[in-house]
Amino acid sequence: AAVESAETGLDVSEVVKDPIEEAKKLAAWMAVDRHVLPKHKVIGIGSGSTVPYVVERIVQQGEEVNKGRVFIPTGFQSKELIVQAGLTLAEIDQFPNVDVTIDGADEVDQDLNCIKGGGACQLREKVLAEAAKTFVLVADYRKNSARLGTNWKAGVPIEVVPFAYAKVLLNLRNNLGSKEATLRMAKCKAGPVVTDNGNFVIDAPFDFETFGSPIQLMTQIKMLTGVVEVGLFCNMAEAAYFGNQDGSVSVR
Ligand code: ABF
Repeated sequence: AAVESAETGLDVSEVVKDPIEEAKKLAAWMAVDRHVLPKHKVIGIGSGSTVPYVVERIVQQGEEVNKGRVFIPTGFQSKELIVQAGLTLAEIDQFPNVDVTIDGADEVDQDLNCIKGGGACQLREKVLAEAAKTFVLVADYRKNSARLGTNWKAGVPIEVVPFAYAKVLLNLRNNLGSKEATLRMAKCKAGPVVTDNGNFVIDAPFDFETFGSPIQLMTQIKMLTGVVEVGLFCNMAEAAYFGNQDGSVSVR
């Protein structure tokens, strides 16, 4: 896909001074300006630290347009964001046809394949991405890669049912070559991270060059019994916006 560099047209002086936060905000605002249109009534809100700027920009579109919309979260954090912004919360089972979903990413390649799930929300994020007519990624420049696995070294987040985690870990290590695959533990180390769906997360680093393409790797992981979802999103995003340090946004 062609990479275009665009001036944002946004007033950078209004943006917070931390360069990474500034980059996230610029990407999020531009994506909202281009993809969240007045005709869009069902909007998916992703997770992570870039998404609050998405919500901020949507709120700036005004009460008039937002009172006719519903917002579907990908997890606890985005649910809180929606509620605190005074927007109308809804569930995907009420509105399975989503107009547009905007979400962050851990790493995005030149074909708009991405790794997601650093925040352990990959299952709900993928449901909302797939349900949306338009799925858009927003991130800062650190997430912009030619190839997956270049900058994001933590591995592919894989949601597994607790009963199967040890077997899946062995499968990943012995059959798929992810020797460093590990069960993600809570920061306090008292136990595993548990997702919004009551499952565990395995982080599995891969040498992407040994697989034909990210989608081939994703398919092999999904075939393992006990795997619920894989944090590899292939052929899903229509566009990705990366905020840069110089105040520009790269659009892919
Ligand atoms: C979610 O939040 C995840 O899929 C991804 O792990 C993370 C990106 O967060 P941030 O915007 O903080 O980089 O979108």
